[in-house]
Amino acid sequence: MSEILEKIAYCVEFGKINQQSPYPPDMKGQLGADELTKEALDTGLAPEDILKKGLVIGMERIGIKFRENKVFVPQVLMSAKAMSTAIEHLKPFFQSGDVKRSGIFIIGTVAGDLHDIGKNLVSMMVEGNGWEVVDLGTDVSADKFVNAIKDNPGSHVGLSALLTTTMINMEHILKEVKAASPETRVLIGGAPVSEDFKNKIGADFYSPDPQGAVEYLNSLVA
Ligand code: B1M
Repeated sequence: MSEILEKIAYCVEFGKINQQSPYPPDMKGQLGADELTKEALDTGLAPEDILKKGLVIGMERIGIKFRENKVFVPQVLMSAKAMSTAIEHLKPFFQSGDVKRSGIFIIGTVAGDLHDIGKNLVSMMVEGNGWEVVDLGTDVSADKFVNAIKDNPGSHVGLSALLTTTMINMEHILKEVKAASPETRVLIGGAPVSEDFKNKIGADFYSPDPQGAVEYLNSLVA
């Protein structure tokens, strides 16, 4: 990997947004993902390489550390912020088609449920790994998911739930999604959800953490 791509990956991994950012303290005053991404583009590096060999690598590293409980939610949020700041420089290339996203992922917290912290983490990690994410927010009905799939053909869907009283709504949403679009893969997650529950309702995949969701989605396009 070129030196600047490794530096970009490092900034995402450690949540260094830009030169002004005081976080992490041991990188104070150093360039962040923001400036380095711009510099990489200015020196002629391909936007796709900056995304896939720099930013995504950093996001993968933090995802694995989070799964292994080596870092916690605040560190992941800083990484996501570094990533999204850098992505701003790449947006024109997404729009022109010069950089291809891996696919489209529609995510939402299911009907009746307002918890969104875990869902947002999954959303940011998936986006940080090169997917376009359509985040429908919280308290999302089956109809809303189905309409979003119609607007985004070929997409896959993620359902999050934090309450034992709302996880049961996953079954209804899953049925409606599969009736409207049988080829759409539906993955589920959230604290009360389990592999057994996934088998019971017939979802395609259960992940206990954001990294598992990323790995599953990537396996669909490998
Ligand atoms: Co709520 N709440 N809450 N709450 N809340 C819990 C979930 C609860 C366990 C607390 C408790 O009683 N000990 C309990 C649920 C009990 C149960 O169902 N068995 C509970 C309750 C009862 C309630 C209310 C009913 C309380 C009331 O009003 N009486 C109410 C419900 C409102 C509603 O949704 N309709 C309520 C409200 C709230 C707040 C609004 C105050 C706030 C939410 C703020 C927000 O999200 N913006 C809140 C919070 C913060 C919590 C706790 C404290 C923390 C949840 C959280 O964000 N965890 C929680 C207790 C606890 O967990 N200690 C609690 C951190 C987050 C990173 O983890 O969401 O699990 P998590 O996501 C993980 C994984 O699960 C996974 O990845 C994430 C990162 O590892 N993951 C996925 C999540 N979604 C995924 C999707 C995937 C893959 C992985 O693929 C698609």
